[in-house]
Amino acid sequence: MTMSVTLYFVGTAGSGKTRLTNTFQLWMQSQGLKSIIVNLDPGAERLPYAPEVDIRDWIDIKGVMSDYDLGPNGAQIICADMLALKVDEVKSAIEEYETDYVLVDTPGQIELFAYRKSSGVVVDTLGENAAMAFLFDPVLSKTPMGLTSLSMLCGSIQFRFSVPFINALSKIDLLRPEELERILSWSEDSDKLYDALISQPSGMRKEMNIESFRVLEDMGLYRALTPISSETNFGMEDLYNILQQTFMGGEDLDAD
Ligand SMILES: Nc1nc2c(ncn2[C@@H]2O[C@H](COP(=O)(O)OP(=O)(O)OP(=O)(O)O)[C@@H](O)[C@H]2O)c(=O)[nH]1
Ligand SMILES: [Mg+2]
Repeated sequence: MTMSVTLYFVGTAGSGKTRLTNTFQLWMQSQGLKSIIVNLDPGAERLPYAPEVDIRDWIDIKGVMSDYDLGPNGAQIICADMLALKVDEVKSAIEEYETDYVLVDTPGQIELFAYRKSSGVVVDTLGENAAMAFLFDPVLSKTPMGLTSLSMLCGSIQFRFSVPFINALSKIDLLRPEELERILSWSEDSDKLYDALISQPSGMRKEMNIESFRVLEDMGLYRALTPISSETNFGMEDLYNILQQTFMGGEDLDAD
């Protein structure tokens, strides 16, 4: 068996991680590709998929809330830190499956996964062939300032994980065609985003955005976005092809 690829879906709260995890698995199934889903969100209440491996089997957020007398946000932080203690169990549970792809849904609030020490332990432990798909929320990406800020957030997460990143624009069915075209053109051509930033009214925030933009460009964190939609299935094949190019030099896996 080829060594499996682990794809983490990350992004701001509500950016579409959970639904994309489900949609991408269904698309893979339709192509005869083997994948499993790992839910790493202990706070997930309803999931559209039945995960093969589920962190809720080891971490009980309601129990943490009552044991530590915490509200949901405080409990989420404790749960995020507990991830590292359970990672060997999660790994063993994954290894029970013979699969080519491990799709990982991550907690709602991105800072819990991206900035806590335990997630580094998780990514290091769960497998060598790992990548992250960072979902750009379409509403936040509509303005030059919003797109620059999200790109900075994405860039700061890339510092923490030395794995390949796929920057995806999610829920594109919610954008008007001209909005989609504009966001993609900003992401593909840095001069266009720069022009849009400098045409904003002047002020402190404009200066900061231009500086942020330059940092992104200088550090190679400025990237074209891959448009996707879990509503229409748009972009699933592109996502797959990017993974293939990243790990297999573009060759297709044996689909059986
Ligand atoms: N129209 C449309 N809605 C979507 C799409 N993807 C997700 N949604 C909706 O957006 C909302 C949030 O989606 P989720 O998949 O739960 O997002 P998430 O990032 O997992 O959210 P949290 O885990 O709560 O942070 C849900 O109502 C989804 O049905 C999409 O491609 N198109
Ligand atoms: Mg979710």
